[in-house]
Amino acid sequence: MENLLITGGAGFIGSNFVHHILDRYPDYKVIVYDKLTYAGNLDNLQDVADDRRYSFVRGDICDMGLVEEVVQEHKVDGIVNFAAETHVDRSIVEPGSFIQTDVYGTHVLLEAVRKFSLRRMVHISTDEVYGSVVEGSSVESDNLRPNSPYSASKAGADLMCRAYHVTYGVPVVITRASNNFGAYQYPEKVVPLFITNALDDKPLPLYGDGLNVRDWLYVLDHCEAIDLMLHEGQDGEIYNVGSNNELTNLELTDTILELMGKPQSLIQFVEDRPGHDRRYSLDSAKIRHLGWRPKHAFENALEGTVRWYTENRWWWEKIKSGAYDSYYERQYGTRQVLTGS
Ligand code: NAD
Ligand code: TDX
Repeated sequence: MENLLITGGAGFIGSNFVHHILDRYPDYKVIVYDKLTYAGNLDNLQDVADDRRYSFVRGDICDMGLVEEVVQEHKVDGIVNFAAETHVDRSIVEPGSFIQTDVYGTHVLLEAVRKFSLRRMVHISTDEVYGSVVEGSSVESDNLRPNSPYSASKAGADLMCRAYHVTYGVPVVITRASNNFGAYQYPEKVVPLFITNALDDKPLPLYGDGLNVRDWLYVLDHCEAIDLMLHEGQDGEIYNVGSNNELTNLELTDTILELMGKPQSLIQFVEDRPGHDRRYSLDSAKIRHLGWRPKHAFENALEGTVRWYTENRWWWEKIKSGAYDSYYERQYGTRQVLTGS
């Protein structure tokens, strides 16, 4: 791959991946294609803005004409698709844009891969497509049982990738990762929300009983896995990417507060998320057989993440004081407080 189209590259994982690729592959060119929704942010890419190997196009993955134009103009030979609506709570309030971007948009990219015979597309999916897993761990061949409009849209995209591979032989690889954390994550997701709230001594709203379980994966470990899939994944295959680091939300919150030297009294139990999946758990043996494993120890990576948000108020303060806060207030301002301070 020489000319890589990175869709959604101005978001959290996408921008980390752009940095990863430019650091690792001196001969690659990256073209970030991003609609710049509320979650897309060119601040995430400001330190590569002057790199001659990087270019940026503002565009929607649902815009087939523009996608085709960019693929031709930049002689794109591979696509990594991060572009999506990604926040479960928003999908409960407004599912339409999730269906549009996550399903229809993925189909547009698959069409471009087919039409221009690109060498590879990596589609970034999620553990949420398997639905809640009470016992054991999901393997790639498990049935999909998505429970939120977000995860149902992601499952729709995965199935479209499968259909394009089986029907047209499109060379697409799917990764299904667990919850990521790290720098540049929009502060609506639990880790950056809780760190930035704690920095300002604001309450941390823990949903329900706080015992829902997530498997926490450091974003740079995910980027390594995507890199491996781009170069050594098998066409038409799906690869789980988990870190075997399952924590209840309460354990995660306690760890964050402890690392920050902040009191437990900041925890505020609030009304649960409707349809809240109890647990996700991935069996990642398939990608581990290809040599991938997480390199970062969880506590060190979380400590580094706390440090990043502590040192980069310029990045998140403007987000939280702008569109995000008014959206949050509008949708969740009335979320009922159950206990706590
Ligand atoms: P994010 O919300 O931070 O970024 C999404 C990016 O996509 C933004 O830059 C946004 O502007 C862009 N975008 C949205 N709609 C678009 C459209 N129609 N056309 C072009 N660009 C558009 O998301 P993230 O957390 O970085 O997630 C990236 C991908 O990884 C998503 O597909 C998500 O489902 C998947 N994923 C995320 C996690 C996680 O924990 N964050 C875990 C597993 C999988
Ligand atoms: O304020 C909060 N309080 C709380 O208790 C928020 C925002 C979340 N939570 C809980 C809900 C979840 O059990 O924390 C857990 C993590 O929540 P999110 O950060 O919203 O992530 P999640 O819903 O698990 O989905 C994330 O991981 C998988 C990403 O947003 C998805 O894009 C990805 O596919």
